[in-house]
Amino acid sequence: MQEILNHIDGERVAGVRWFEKRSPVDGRVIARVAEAGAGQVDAAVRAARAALEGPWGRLSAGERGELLRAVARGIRDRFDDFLAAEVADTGKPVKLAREIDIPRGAANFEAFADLVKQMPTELFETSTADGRGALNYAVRKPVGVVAVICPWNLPLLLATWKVAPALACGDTVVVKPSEETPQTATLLGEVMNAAGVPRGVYNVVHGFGPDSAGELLTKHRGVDAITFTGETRTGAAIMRAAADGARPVSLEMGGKNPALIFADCDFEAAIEGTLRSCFANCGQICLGTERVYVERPLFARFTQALKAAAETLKPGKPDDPATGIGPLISQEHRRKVVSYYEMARAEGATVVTGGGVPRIPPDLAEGAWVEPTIWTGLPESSPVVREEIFGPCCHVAPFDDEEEAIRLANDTAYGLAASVWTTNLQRAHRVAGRIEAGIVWVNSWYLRDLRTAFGGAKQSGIGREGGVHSLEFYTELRNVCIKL
Ligand code: NAD
Ligand code: 6OD
Repeated sequence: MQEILNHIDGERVAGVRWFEKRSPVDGRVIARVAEAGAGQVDAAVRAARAALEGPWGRLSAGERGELLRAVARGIRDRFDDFLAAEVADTGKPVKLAREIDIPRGAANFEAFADLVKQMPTELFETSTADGRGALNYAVRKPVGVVAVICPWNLPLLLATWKVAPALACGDTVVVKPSEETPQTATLLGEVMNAAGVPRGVYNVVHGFGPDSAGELLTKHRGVDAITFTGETRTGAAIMRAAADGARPVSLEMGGKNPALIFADCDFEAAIEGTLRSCFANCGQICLGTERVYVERPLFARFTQALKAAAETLKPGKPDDPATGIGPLISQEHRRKVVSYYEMARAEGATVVTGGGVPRIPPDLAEGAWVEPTIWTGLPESSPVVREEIFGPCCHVAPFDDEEEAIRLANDTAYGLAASVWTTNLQRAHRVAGRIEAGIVWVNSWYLRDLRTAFGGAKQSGIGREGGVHSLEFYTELRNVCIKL
C-alpha cells in the first residue's frame, strides 16, 4: 500500500494518524495518507518562516525565477509520475490530465518566473517647502508565509496556480491539498528538492478541513496570508479564521455559471463549447456551465444536438481511449449530485438525457459514476437551477431577447464565469459588459491567458489572481520617501 506523507522542511514527515484514499473509479483503497496534527502544521509553518528569513529571502527575483524554471523542468521530467498520480487520485481520463492538468502544472511556474520581472511599482516626484523635493517610490516585499488551501478537481493545476506566484514573489508556502487528492502536491515536494529550492520554502500538510490540517493551518498565527480555492461556504469559514490577526485572503469559490446561446451563433462551435463546459472533468470545474439559456428559435434544435453530443460521452476507465467521461471524485460527492438528480425529477423536470447512474461493469461498481444529464422545464426558483451541483449536468431554458438573457444570467448569488455564443460583434460587447461575472468568454470557454485577472464576483470570490493581480496579492507594497 502506497504511503503519502507530509512534506515539511524538505523531509517526509509522518502524521498523527492515517486516512485512506480510495479510487473514484472502483472504490479500492489506493493509498494511506499521513494526517498532519497541530505539531506537524506548526513545524511546517515554522519551516516556512525560517526559510523566509534564510537564504531564500536573500535571492533576487531573477534567481527565484531560475529555480521556478527548474521546477517546471522537473515536473516535465517526471510527467508520467505526475500523470499517474493525478489520474489515480481523481479518476479523470488520462487524455484530459495529459493535455491540461500536468502541462499547466509546469506552465504555471514558467509563467510566473516571467511575470515577476514586471512587478508593478510606482514613483512620484513630490514638492517640498524648501524647494528640494522628494522622491516617493514603492517596492514590493514578500507577504510572508502563505497558506495555500486547495480543492480536488484540478489538484496540481490549482495548487501550482498559487504556489508559483507566491514563490516568484519570494514568499514561502504551506500547502493543504484536498484530502481527496494528496498525491501530486506531495510529488511536487520531491521536485522542489531536486530543483534546489531551499528546504522549508515549499511544505505540504495533509488532512481534512474542520478540526484537521485545514483549520489548524488557517488559524495558525504564523501564517501571514491565506489563498483558497473551494466551496463558498468553506471560503467564508476561512475568512473568519483570517479575521483573527487581520490577515489577507484571496478566495476563489463556487459558481453556477450561465451560457447564453443566441440564434445567430456558430451552431457547431456553440454545441462543442457547451458540451465541454458542462461535462469536461465530469462537470467538476468551477468555471463549468450548469445553466444554459438558448434563444427560443434555436431552443429545440440546440437541446437535441447537446443531448446527442452528451450521449457520445461513454463512462470508462481513465486509460481507455474510448472513455469520454470519468467518475465523480467520491461516493460522498456522488450522493450530493444524485440528490439533485432526484430533486429535478421530483420538481417535474423533463430529463432530456441521463438523470441517473450508468450501467457499468461489475469491477467498477464501487466507483462514483453518474450519467451526463440534461434537464429542461424547471422553474428558475428550483434549487437545481440556483445551487452549484458540481456534476455533469445542466438545465436548458429558452429566452426571447437579449434583455431577458442578461436578466436570467445575472439572477444568481454567484458570479464566477459566463460564456456567450453569438456572431454579432456589438451584441457580444454589450452582453459581456453587463454580465455580473469575473470572467466572460465569447465564442469560447476556458480559454486562458495567465496574465489576465482571474476570480469571481458576488459569492464566487474575493480578489483576483493571475498576472499582475497575483503579484499584488503575494506581495506587500512598501513606499520609500527620499528627501532630496
Ligand atoms: P471544499 O471547500 O470542500 O474544500 C477545499 C479545501 O478546503 C480542501 O482542502 C478542504 O480540506 C479545505 N477545507 C474545508 N473546510 C475547511 C476549513 N474549515 N478550514 C480550512 N480548510 C478547509 O471544496 P472542494 O469540494 O474541494 O472543491 C469543490 C469546490 O471548489 C466547488 O465549489 C468549486 O466551484 C470550487 N472551486 C472553485 C474554483 C475557482 O477558481 N473559483 C476552482 C476550483 C474549485
Ligand atoms: O485555469 C486556472 O488558472 C484556474 N484557476 C482554473 C480554475 C478552475 C476551476 O475549477
